[in-house]
Amino acid sequence: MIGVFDSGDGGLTVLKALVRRLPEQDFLYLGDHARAPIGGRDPEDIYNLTVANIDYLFSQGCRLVLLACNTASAVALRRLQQTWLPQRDTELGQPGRRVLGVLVPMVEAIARVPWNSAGQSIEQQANPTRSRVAIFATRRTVETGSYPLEIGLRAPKVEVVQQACPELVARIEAGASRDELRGMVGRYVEALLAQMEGRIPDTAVLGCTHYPLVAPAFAGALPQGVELLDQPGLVAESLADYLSRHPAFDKKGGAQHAGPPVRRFITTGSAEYASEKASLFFGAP
Ligand code: DGN
Repeated sequence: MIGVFDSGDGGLTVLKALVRRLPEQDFLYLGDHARAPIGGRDPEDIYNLTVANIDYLFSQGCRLVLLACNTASAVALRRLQQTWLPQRDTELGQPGRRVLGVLVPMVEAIARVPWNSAGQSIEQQANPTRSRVAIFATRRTVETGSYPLEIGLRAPKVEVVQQACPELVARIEAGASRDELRGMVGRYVEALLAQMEGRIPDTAVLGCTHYPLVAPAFAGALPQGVELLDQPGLVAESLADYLSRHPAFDKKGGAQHAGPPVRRFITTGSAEYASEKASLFFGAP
């Protein structure tokens, strides 16, 4: 069973893509609604709550956990992979658990475009403005600098501009109206463009798993021609590739339960609220 974690509803955007791409797999989703939003919390706090949630998913039989949260991936993933995970494996007396995040698939998608020495993709050399990536994310994700760092390692000529959207997750989780959210997104896009002083990004990453819920607002506010990378789709593709290379985590690999695919949803908050949201996403109770 594959565990999927987010602070609240955002990871459901990723889970939906996972279920579509990997319909035969078992998924257990954990939304830490009680502590959402986490995007402005202290990094140590984010690390601790991420570890606790992953450990819970392990206790439910997941050996592979996907952090469907950019903030947790940016703040906690590397540290917990290097320190906590090997230690926990030893304590549990059975090695081989894995935790994956959602940043790397995005960075790989950006780096796959062949850039020339001026930072322009081969197809886009005629247009000198097409070598800039805009990242919209929570305050903590932006502060870690993980996106610019990872993109810099794989595609060093690309200019990366980040824009924090500090209020957005809280308002999405609170069920704010479409108009309010559209206005808010418009202001974040304006702030990004002001930072860029007249230059225009060619690609934008909604680097928070809640933001696909307001993707049309981003698409409407960004200048025409800016490509919005689909994080849920790219993460699902990347997980499918991972499972093909690590069959021990693949349900088809045999060691896991046979029968109809499991879809379980757990929340630390109100079950009624989470049921409603999950039903909405999956079109079934
Ligand atoms: N969905 C989370 C992310 O991708 O960063 C943010 C959640 C939050 O609580 N801010």
